Formats: sequence, C-alpha cells, structure tokens
Amino acid sequence: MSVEVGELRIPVVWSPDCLLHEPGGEVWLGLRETGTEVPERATVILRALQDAGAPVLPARGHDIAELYSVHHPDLVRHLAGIWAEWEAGGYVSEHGRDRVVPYVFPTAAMLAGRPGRVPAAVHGRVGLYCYDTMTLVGPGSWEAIRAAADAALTAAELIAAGGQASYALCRPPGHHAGPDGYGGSCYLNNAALAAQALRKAGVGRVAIIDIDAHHGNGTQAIFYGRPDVYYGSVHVDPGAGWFPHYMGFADERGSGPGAGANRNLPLAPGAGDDRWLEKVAQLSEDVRRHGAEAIVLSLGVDAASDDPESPLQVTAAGYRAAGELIGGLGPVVAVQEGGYDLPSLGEYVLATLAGMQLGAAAD
Ligand code: SP5
Ligand code: ZN
Repeated sequence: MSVEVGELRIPVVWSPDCLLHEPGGEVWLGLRETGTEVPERATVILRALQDAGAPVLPARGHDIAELYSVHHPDLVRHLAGIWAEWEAGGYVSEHGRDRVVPYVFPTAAMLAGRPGRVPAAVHGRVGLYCYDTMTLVGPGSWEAIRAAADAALTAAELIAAGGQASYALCRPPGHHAGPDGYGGSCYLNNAALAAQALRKAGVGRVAIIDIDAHHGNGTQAIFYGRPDVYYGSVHVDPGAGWFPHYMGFADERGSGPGAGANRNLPLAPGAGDDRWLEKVAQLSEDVRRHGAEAIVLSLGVDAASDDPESPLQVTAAGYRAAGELIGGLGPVVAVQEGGYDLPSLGEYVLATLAGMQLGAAAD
C-alpha cells in the first residue's frame, strides 16, 4: 500500500561519505552473516526523498572536538584509529581478518570488582569499546561515521537557525552508541549529537523521541542523569527476547536530576499501528509536559511489517500518523536510525517526513 504524500519540502542533509562504511556483515552467534546494515539503505532513501522533491543539502564538516560533547574522547579516538592499527597489526594480511571484531569483553564477571585496564593487544582492546560482535569496522568506516555525525549536526543547525523541520540521512545509525562504547550497528550517537548541539545553541529543553523498533540504549545512557534532554522510546520489548536485551525496560525512568525525564514504552512482538501509535501519542504527551522547545526524532523505520530485524507490524500509514503527531510538537530534527527492508525503506521514511510536514502546518 502506498501513501499519498505530495511535495516534500523538508531539507535532507546528506554526505556521500556515508556510503564508505561497508561492515561486511555481522558476526551473529559465532557465524559471520551477510548483515542488513548495507550502503544501499542510504541510496534507496535518498532516491525516494529526491523523487518527492526534497531539497538535498551537503553535510558541513565539524571539528572532531564537537564529537566529545556526548562521547568520551577515548571512544572517538579509538574509532578514528582502529582500522589503521588493525591493518598495521597484520590482522588482515597475516590472519585473514578483513574487519575489526572483538572477542573478549571486560564484563563485571571478568573484572570481578577489579578496575579495568587498557589491553596491549589491538584485538584485546576492541572489546573495551565495542559491546557486541555485530558492529564491524572496515577501511571506510570512520569516514562514514564522521559524515553521519556531520549530517546530524548540520540538520540541528538548520533548526537552531529557525527552521521548522530537517532530516539527516545518517548512515551508520547511532542510537545504540553510548558515551564510551558502541554496538548494535552504531558507532557515534548522531541523535544525541544533534540534541546536544541544540542545547549548546541555546534551546533550553530538548526532547528525543525514538521510534526505531529497538530501544536506543546509547541515547538513554548519554542523557539518563539529565533533566534538560528528555528521552522517550517505543520499541519491541527486550523482556520478550529482543535486542538490546539488557536495556529498554519500563522501569528505567532516569536518575538524580534526570529522574522522570526518561521513558521506555516496550511493545509485545506482533504489535501493529494501533498499539504502536498509542505509545507514540503517549510519548508526545510526555514531551508537551516536559516543555521541550525542539525535538530530535530518532527515525528508525525497522518497526515496518516487512522489516527483517523486528517483529513489529507498523504500516507506512502508521509512520505517517506518527510523523504528524510529532511534527505538531514543535521544530523537529529527524535523524535516520534503523530500517532494513530495502524495497519499502524509502516509502516509510518519506511517509514519516510527509506526516511531519503536515503536522507542522496544522500546528
Ligand atoms: C540501529 C538498529 O536498528 N540496530 C539494530 C541492531 C539490532 N540487531 C540485532 C541483530 C540480531 C541478529 N540479526 C538476526 C539476523 C538473522 N539472520
Ligand atoms: Zn533498530
């Protein structure tokens, strides 16, 4: 089913460098699989938005220090340099490992209460920053990671300058990346960077609404103790067996001064438009109560019914309705997160942005 959208006027911020990241699959349960976070995701979205008439703007470059606004410099430096170290260490040429993948993790079980150390071996050190085996690094990864962050920052700047809506076509996605660690196909947290850029530009209260099918554990971790950036997410219930497994439960409500500014609304596998939109409406109410002056939308379209990575059953019309609700809340920076069904990806993103445009007009 296709949804009527009309001409899309929301600017699309994009960098072709986002295509340089080729994770080369993911290691899932010990086996390397093809993986679904592929460069073609970005090209099909771009084509759909361009066909709908959207203006495309280049992502502006930013100083590396801007990335330290939500990430530990050690994580940023690790990501910037790990491929070169891996190659120089002979992991490719001598051992046939064509991507960076961790194999030992400094979990509480391993450290047994002792402080961690920084491993001497490159292959030991990777597990200090990467918390799963699905988030591979290859030769062009850093350029793309950086470009995605630049796109999100540029889209936030458009809103800070008075724009009503903008969209950053980020790839790789970001919401699973935390202050000092990465995973879930995410490396740097594009949405968190956008939210922090808005705060820095003088927006007093910001809200992040995350409609990706998975919980954005990284974004939650970054803002968990803060009252000025609300985080709310609707996602498939991790308690029903879904990634990220350890985070995203309803009782995670924020801590200290951030108490009450974090909201998780998990859904049972199989939930479709009605149940999903009820949660989106609940998050929208929360955001009004929070008094947010600008919104960052973590726009994952993997809740789509045909998506291979989630059991939610949301239609393109459902996403358009969500866009309309959120567009009515105030200025919105939409940041691309997940969404893996290549045939329908463009239609879903377009439907959401068209809904946002409609919601903003009715505001
Ligand atoms: C940004 C985002 O949507 N990240 C999603 C990461 C969730 N990946 C979970 C992967 C589970 C393994 N994939 C199963 C493939 C079965 N062949
Ligand atoms: Zn997702």
